[in-house]
Amino acid sequence: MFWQTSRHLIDLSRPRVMGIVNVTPDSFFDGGRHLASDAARAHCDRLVQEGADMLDVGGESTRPGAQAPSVQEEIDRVLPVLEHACTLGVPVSVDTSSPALMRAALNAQADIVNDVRALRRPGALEVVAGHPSCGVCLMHMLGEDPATMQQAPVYDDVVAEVAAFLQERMHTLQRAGVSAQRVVLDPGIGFGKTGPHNWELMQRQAEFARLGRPLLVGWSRKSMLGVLIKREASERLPASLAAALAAVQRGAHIVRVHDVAATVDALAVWRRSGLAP
Ligand code: 9MG
Repeated sequence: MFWQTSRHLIDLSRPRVMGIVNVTPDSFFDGGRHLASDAARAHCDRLVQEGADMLDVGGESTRPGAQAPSVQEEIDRVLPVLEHACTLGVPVSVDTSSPALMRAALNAQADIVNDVRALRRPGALEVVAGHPSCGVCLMHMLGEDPATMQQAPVYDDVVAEVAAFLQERMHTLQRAGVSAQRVVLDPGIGFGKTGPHNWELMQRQAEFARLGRPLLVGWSRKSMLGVLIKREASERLPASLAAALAAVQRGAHIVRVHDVAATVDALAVWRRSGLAP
């Protein structure tokens, strides 16, 4: 399976690692560390050296309770870093729901729009549909506001409802002229889900294969891992690696991670072990 993006046709016949570059003062794990543009650029360089297949650059923390930046603040944070990331030879995605930042990033050669709100903000769909070839990751979130998404989320069947949402968003994009080859789907681990919902999404992840598009998943350092093993975000590397391996074993094509070098190593052993399908 392939993912069509602006500058790269990404071969997903083996699992790919998307390295996270958070350019926010309040991110849940590396908050503040890469706020300065120079440090963020160096972080991009490091992730590529460690073997990242693609980079995801974002400036809005989606941690519940985090304060949303203004559109201009988000652009000012992200764009200089993204411009540098686009020189490194790997596909670059912009993690945003803001149509203005999507447009600026695509003009700066970004390859992919990664939107945790699945292009539901007014104008977002039009930006992607107006581009001839950028890739897009459509993620499921219950509601559209990270500040309230964790207030007693309820599903009858979380897998069926998340899949129906993703299918509807994909069809909406197709009606707007975006071909399926440009789309990757993401169940949105931790976005409006309880712990049991997230684990059910993992256990039944193979059911998303019927949607016919590659799956991207992000478990890295997230709180449901911390609840399980009773550890803070900084101590969740082994749990994150186990989650990434379990996800690819169940068919995930791309894992979105903080710890690129460790994930690349873990995937190399997984592939060599013969477990890979
Ligand atoms: C921005 N962001 C945070 N977590 C994410 C996840 O699980 N998937 C995607 N696509 N983006 C995410």
